[in-house]
Amino acid sequence: MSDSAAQAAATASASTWQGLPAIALQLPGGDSALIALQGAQVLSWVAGGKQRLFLSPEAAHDGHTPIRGGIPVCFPQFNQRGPLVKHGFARTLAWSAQAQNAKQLADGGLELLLCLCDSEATRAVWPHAFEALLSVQLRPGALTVQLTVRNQGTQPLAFTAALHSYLHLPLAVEQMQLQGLDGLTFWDAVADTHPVQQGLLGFGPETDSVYPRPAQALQLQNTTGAPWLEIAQDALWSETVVWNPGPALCAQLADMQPQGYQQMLCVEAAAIDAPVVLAPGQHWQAAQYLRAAPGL
Ligand code: TA6
Repeated sequence: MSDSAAQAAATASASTWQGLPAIALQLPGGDSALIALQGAQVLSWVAGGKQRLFLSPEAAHDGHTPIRGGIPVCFPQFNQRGPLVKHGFARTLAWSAQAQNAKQLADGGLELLLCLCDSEATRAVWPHAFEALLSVQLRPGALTVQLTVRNQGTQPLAFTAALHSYLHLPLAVEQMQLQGLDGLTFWDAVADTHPVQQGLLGFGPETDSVYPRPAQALQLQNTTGAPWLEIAQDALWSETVVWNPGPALCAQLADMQPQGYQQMLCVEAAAIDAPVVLAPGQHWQAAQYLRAAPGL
């Protein structure tokens, strides 16, 4: 980095993705992020000159259908664990944010806050007054995404949630592995069994597994151990979900290319096995932390 680049300020500016409103974050060293207002969904994160998030070229962009890729925010329901639409309504609604309100962080980073409050539409399906805030923090080589949920009503509310991060893989998924889950008993949702993870997690056919949050950060690496990304999450994200559709399910997903499953792995910070219950006025806050290794 040149001296002038090092002294330049990080910037946030209004942008678009496929015609949808978005906000672009740019650090002087070259790292960047793009966040769609729909769903407060981080769609792109470039660190060390390499794209670290997967975004399907076939992703919907009609402004209300879930966008396949990036970091969808699943709230107030994970998957089909309740009466709401799959993964909740937060990923289909427009959040509010202003690029000019992005905050320069003391360590050279940049923070964007996005907000979703209850509306007539949300109260019609989920009768609660709430405020959800997503903080997206871009730092050199690192991205932090933090969800805060506040109960603004007079009754307790309960929710499940996840940051459904689609990580871009530099090699085919069969050549990648996840380190850090060894010894954990997990729910294999494909086989509907509860085995114990033995060593590194590799990929082939569909993977859809719910692990208890590991104590240490996970490392996504290639099969010879060269690191690509480190993934950590706060303790209030009590589970980690690992998902790759594999070839058969991928072929059925209209918004994925047939081979798209090879380029992605979802490693999700989730609070799903026990719903989070908030008394009136209470809030809940937890982050997922992604750190880029130089590359493969
Ligand atoms: O988090 C894994 C999962 O719940 C899978 O079961 C799979 O359905 C995936 O999310 C994607 O869901 P979506 O509704 O975005 O197609």
